[in-house]
Amino acid sequence: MTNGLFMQNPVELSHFAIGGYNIGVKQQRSKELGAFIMNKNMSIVGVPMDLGADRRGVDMGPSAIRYAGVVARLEKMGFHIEDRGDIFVTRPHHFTETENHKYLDEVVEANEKLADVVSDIMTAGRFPLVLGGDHSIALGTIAGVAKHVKNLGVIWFDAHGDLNTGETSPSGNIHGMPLAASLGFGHQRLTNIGGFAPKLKPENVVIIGARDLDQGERDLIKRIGMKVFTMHEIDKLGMARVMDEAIAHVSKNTDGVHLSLDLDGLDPHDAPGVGTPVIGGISYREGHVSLEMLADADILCSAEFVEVNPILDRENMTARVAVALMSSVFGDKLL
Ligand SMILES: [Mn+2]
Repeated sequence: MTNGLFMQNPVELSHFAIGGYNIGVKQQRSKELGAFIMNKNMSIVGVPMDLGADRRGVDMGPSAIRYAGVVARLEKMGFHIEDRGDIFVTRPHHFTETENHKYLDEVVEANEKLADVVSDIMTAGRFPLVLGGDHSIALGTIAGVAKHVKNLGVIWFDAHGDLNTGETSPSGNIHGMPLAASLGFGHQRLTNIGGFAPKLKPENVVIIGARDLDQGERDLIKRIGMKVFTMHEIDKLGMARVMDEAIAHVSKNTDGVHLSLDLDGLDPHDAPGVGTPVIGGISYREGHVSLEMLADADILCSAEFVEVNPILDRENMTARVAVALMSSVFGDKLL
């Protein structure tokens, strides 16, 4: 831990109530953490990356989200926004692959830069909001945040697990590996971004919305005992109950929670502009209620919204959905 902001005077929140449910779980969190988002100082950074997805288009995600009005929307909510522009991502002339990792050098290079920028934002006492770009950029975001938050929790909204390694990945696409690498599994150049590993403990992470898991990912989930709310649990329990449990889980032994939201977690009907759509996903309203509950819980220290692909979108709908979801997670209310 390099920042004394966290860990001071943890306050005990017993009988934490949200959304009409009483979880009754005793929770510990840093008193300063809530103040961190409450100071309303936020820095945006874009990562025009598509090399982790081996597909053209998702590198235009940060532009699409900016065109959808992210800065104006958050400023209207009272945030003081600093837009740090985009991280430079090398455009390779040729396809490269290293031990079943496509474009490993370029993905590592951009994520090292992103980790530095995110860490710098947190040093300045600001909230980092990262715009993707494919999901490989979570490697850099989490590396930057984890330098400042000793026990980092993560909520990973996704249709997929992103828990592959070079050994298990059917495609070699690094955007299917960032959660595994952040947990310390996979290629050393991915696990070691930011110069340390692992960034996360499995017990501090939840996946929400999964419906397309590879066999290697299922095996890893069982081996490390990670909490996953698939669409099965969301259908059976309802999103409000799932979020109650997810929030209790990730805030139990952590000092702050990172939200990594892949737009493909939503149903392609509501978010068609993603690289790897999977039918049967989280509805637009379920997305909003889950993020409104997350806002009420006041546990976030950082967030990223990834995999917006304008090429596959309809009239920038997916970027507009991303901005609407951001307004919910940062505290906008209907009434
Ligand atoms: Mn993903």
